[in-house]
Amino acid sequence: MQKKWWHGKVAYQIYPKSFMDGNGDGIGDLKGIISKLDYLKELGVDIIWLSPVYQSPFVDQGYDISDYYKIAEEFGTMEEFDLLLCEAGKRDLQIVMDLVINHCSDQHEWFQKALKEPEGEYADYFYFRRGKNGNPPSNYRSYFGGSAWEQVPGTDKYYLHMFAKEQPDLNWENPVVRQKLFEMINWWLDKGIAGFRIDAIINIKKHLDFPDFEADGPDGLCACTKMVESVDGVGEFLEELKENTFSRYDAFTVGEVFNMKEEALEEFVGEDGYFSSMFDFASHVLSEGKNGWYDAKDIEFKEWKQAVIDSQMNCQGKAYLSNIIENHDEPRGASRYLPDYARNPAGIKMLGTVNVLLRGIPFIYQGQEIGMTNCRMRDISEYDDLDTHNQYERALSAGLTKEEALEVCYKYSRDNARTPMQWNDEANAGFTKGIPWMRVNDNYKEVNVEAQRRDADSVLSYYKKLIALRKSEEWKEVFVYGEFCPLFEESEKVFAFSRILGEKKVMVLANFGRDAEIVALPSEIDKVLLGNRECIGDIKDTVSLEACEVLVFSLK
Ligand code: TEU
Ligand code: CA
Repeated sequence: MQKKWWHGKVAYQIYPKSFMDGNGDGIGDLKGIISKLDYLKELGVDIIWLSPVYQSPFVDQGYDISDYYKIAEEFGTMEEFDLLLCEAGKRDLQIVMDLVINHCSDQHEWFQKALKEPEGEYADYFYFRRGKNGNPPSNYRSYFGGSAWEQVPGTDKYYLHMFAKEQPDLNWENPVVRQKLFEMINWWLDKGIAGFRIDAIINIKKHLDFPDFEADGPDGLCACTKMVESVDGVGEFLEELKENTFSRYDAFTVGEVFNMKEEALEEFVGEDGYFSSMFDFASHVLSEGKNGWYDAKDIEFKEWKQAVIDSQMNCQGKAYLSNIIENHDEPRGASRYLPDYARNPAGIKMLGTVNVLLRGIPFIYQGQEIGMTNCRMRDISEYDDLDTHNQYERALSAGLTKEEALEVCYKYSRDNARTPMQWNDEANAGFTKGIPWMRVNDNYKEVNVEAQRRDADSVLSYYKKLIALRKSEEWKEVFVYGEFCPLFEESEKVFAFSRILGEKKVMVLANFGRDAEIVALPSEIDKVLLGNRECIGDIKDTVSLEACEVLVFSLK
């Protein structure tokens, strides 16, 4: 494959509201981010993805944008954004913005104008459709529960919202809408950002007949993804998007793509794909419940390992996926992918190693590098996220008790990843001098940046070594371009693979089992590059790995 500037990069996701508060109002902001750029540089990352910082009423925490050209007041000003770009640039860090263009906020000027004149020009920026016999135009369930259609006040029409009712879907069939979005994208690229993470993008193509589908839940509705999967033609929009924007700037783009037709991988992210990369959600979807979080299932090691291996093999030589353990929509990986006996610093380092050394682009989510975990809330009222409230209600309707429903949220809530970043052991974990907008995880006294910085054996110190190894002169080519080869695929305990490029061969060996394991090596060991145990025993043609031990070494 042709080499691209972003192939060897390591990315870091910031959820601005919870990263660092620079002015004491309890909300993270741009000033706070600027104050932590040195920290990120020290960690070793290259690209920073900012979850949305645009003006927004924050119904869905900034994923509902009311002005694409403005910075949310809560986060600061455009001058501060420009300063962030400049300060990042000085440190050779690049900024990637979130691009939310499937929908905007109901407070956006376009939607407000559409409401005023439901037969006018702006109504055609959205999907306004007549209902059927006093019902919505179709039986779709929005991603956040309830009908995906909301009545346009004072009319017999409804507008489509695949997400919350405050997030009306933009009509991509309207060339004026596309043109305005392209202009906006280029305006940001002209500022010097390196690219975009592209939100919920598969949803932009609708089946314009909006047919009903068979109900798939107790609410009598069907998932709106059925409609998305039933229609072709998203590629034409994506090609036009790329041609008019990203490709003119050699931008790095990473798509948030669910429900893609499997055979479309190369079309989406191949050599000449619509995007540079897209997230690998193969592990994430393993726990998806049929009716929601309440019937989601725990992830077992064997199936998780297989899912990772399958997607690595599937994109080998074709595409570079972006590998994540967690993001702002997910519970913490340390509380999800590790068996209970491995939920400790050694286990967290092991999980990180396996993920960061895969083929693709590693994305680290804020707090992952210190091993932040899910956060227990005392009551449903402590959760902010709208989807958590929706899922809680669903669980109750299915007959779970309040305690059980709360436990479901503890496992799956998006707020698990949205609690404030834990900087030190002072009040509010050093995140704010005011009252934090969301509760800080109780474990901040033990789990925080400051303590881990001083401890050479901490998760944070380990992550630094891990990233440094991936980017080292000697090994970077292997980790970026080397072939991925799974090893001991049948093992119920060991996750092992090698990365091979020409003469160079590196092996990653991790013991997810409860007990020590003895593993026979395929060839003689050259040198140990990294490990999470102090003293590594004698390695010849076999290695003895303790529970939660990971070892990275080169082979002769
Ligand atoms: O998520 C899109 C998405 O597909 C959701 O269904 C996701 O699975 C959701 O988190 C379920 O709880 C993106 C953003 O990442 C998310 O934060 C936004 O809420 C959503 O789009 C709407 O913009
Ligand atoms: Ca603030």
